[in-house]
Amino acid sequence: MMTEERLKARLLELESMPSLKPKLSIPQALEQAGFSRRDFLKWAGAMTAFLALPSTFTPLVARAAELADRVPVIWLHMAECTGCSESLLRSDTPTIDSLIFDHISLEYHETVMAASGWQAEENLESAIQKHKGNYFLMVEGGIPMGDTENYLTVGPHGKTGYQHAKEACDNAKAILAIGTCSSFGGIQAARPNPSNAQPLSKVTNKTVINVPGCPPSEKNIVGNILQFLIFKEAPSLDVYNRPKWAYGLRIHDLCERRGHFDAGEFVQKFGDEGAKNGYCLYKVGCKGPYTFNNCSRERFNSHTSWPIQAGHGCIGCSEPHFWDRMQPFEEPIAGKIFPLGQGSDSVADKVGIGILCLTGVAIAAHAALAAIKKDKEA
Ligand code: FSX
Ligand code: SF4
Ligand code: F3S
Repeated sequence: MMTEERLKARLLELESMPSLKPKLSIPQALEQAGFSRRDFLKWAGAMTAFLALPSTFTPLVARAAELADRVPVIWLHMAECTGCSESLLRSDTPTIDSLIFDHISLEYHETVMAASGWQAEENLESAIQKHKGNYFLMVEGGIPMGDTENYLTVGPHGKTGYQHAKEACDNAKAILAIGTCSSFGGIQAARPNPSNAQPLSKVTNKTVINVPGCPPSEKNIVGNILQFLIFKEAPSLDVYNRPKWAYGLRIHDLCERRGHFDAGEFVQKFGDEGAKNGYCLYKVGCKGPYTFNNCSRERFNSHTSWPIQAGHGCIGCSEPHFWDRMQPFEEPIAGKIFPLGQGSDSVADKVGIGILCLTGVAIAAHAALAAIKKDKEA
């Protein structure tokens, strides 16, 4: 079926489902928060482009967002810092993204719900039973496993994080790993990984859509909920199960400092003239050439800023095991053997690794040559 027909059929299906938040619809919530219809359509237009759909789909995407309260969502916290939730919720003024997130039917989310203790655990169990087979599961955090499973226990029954995650995965319709910890293990899985923290994909045999970033942007979180809501199936994924529409390009490809990279204009140390001039951060450790994410295009906090705009290189936070493999964060990776295929594409892991190794060498050579040329000119 053509994408547009599929989307229309899906909208009819969503419309026939009861709202799980009948007291306040999403359009009413947006209006109460002061967003005009025009603001909302502008947002929907940006979201349509973000999801790599043609602009004629904007009214359909807008309608799907208005119907986002028809699908229940369960959000679990494992071992992590809660930065992923904060990325979405911590804004002075609510954004349309955060409002929609607030008004989807969030059946369970430890950070934002009022319940605690026994009641919280009961809420989780009854949400899983009530919406068995129908809910979207979003999990933040790595999961201690094996002999160290008890490093994470949650709730008054003392269930382990693994037990919680497994039970919730078994009964979910769709599973999204939110953040690098849940996607790849994250900070707690960094060497020597004392709790044997593992990614969510080790807990289940079902497809896990990875939405990495430490944290991911609010746009990537809400965009992925919408994508699944609209299409009811996983998008095209790369070799690390990241949606290609969001993680298909490298940070370096669309970086605003790229012109300086090509011209051989580098920050040599933080605070120097080059830094003041907004030169490329490669020599102070930027890992943008090895990192697949859309930060350079979408930024954070409603497009306000992002790490490289703020003056620090990308540390590769959406790549597997970046805490170990991208270190030291303020030195270039060039010249080191690049251990595994970060960012390799889904066509062929090995080919991707090869290309990236070569790219690493080429980047180092390019950077060195450009710098020599610059020095000669100076
Ligand atoms: Fe933190 Fe989420 Fe990093 Fe991890 O984030 S921002 S440690 S990806 O799981 O809270
Ligand atoms: Fe941007 Fe980093 Fe690439 Fe320089 S190396 S252009 S700062 S992504
Ligand atoms: Fe992370 Fe690099 Fe983006 S550090 S937030 S992937 S710019």
